Amino acid sequence: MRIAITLALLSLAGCGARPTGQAPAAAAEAGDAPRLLAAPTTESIASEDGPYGLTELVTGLSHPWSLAFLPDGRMLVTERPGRLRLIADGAVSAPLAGVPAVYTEGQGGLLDVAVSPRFAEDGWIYLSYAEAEGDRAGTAVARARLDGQALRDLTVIYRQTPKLSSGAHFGSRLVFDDAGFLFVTQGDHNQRAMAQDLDKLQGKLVRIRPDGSTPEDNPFVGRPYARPAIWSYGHRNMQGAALHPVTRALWTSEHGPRGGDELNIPQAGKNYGWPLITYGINYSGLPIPEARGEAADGLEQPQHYWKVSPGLSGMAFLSDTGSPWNGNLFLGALATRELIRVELDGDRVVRDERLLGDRKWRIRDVREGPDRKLYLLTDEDDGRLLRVDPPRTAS
Ligand SMILES: [Ca+2]
Repeated sequence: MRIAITLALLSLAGCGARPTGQAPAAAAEAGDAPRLLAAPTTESIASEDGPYGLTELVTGLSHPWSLAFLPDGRMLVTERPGRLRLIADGAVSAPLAGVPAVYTEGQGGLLDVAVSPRFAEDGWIYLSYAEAEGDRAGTAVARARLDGQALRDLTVIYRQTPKLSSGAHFGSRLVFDDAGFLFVTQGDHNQRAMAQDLDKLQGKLVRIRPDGSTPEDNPFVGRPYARPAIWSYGHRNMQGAALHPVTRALWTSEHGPRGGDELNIPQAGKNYGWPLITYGINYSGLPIPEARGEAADGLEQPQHYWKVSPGLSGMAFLSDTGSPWNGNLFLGALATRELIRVELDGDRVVRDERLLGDRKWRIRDVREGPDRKLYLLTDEDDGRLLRVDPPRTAS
């Protein structure tokens, strides 16, 4: 498998781009097709820990939202307007057939993609997206089997009801933990108070089985008027999530209002405070109406917060013992348009360094590849896939 991954990534790095000439009709509606750059060059950029490499791999993606690696090294990329593509063998595929219909107002669309931890046996991939009902929408999760250039056996395994979003705050990231449970991060649909209502799914982190059923040990199973899928609550809009490489705990990033973006390590049954406590204010400059302050009894403090909102999105930890960045957390910032490198001491945030700020890219997703390099997506009409090669430890 190691050889296959290496080969796939080598071809990704640009040995002979092939035009996607065999694209079916759907691609014509997609505007300019994404292009894998034929001969990408790696730029060397200074950081506090030495030079790192930046390579632009693909351009022309329409608001790419998420990427995931298959065990053989091929990459899946979502585009928010509702397309899923494969990147492999030196080419970007036409949109795969069989993707669910998505609601594309505001922040809606096709969001995360995750590969089953048992993909070799079950072939499932998982998608989160905004699903319409009338003129409103909610976060939904479907799984399907990847069959060549198409999805088959598409099944919706989870959906937020009622649907209350007219385009705001869907989340959503999908992360499997080591026990095989699927965590789905969500947003509050800009219906702030509902993040505190246990009979609503808005503003909640949920934990389900891969088939969508509810684990019996979820914290609110059996409690009257509570949705049993809920793991934790009081969240505003979580657009990043990743397992810590050592503790294997789930970490989430949370997009605050004006100020107060957070990192959390959500524990079963705990209340993370939104909108009762926050380090932010409304975009209007006025306080959040429900907020009592920055802290209150019974409400969890964030693991870390940023007083000035970077606009946190996707995140990944780096596991590369040959790099001074080993164990660091990387977060895409949409508002401040940079890559944030966070140094940790255990679970405590020590400091951060801002990278790529001069590029002015809205960084939507950050992932660690099987080659221990970082892959980034930029949220633009002409969105990019980029690779960051971490600096090497001096020997
Ligand atoms: Ca909070």
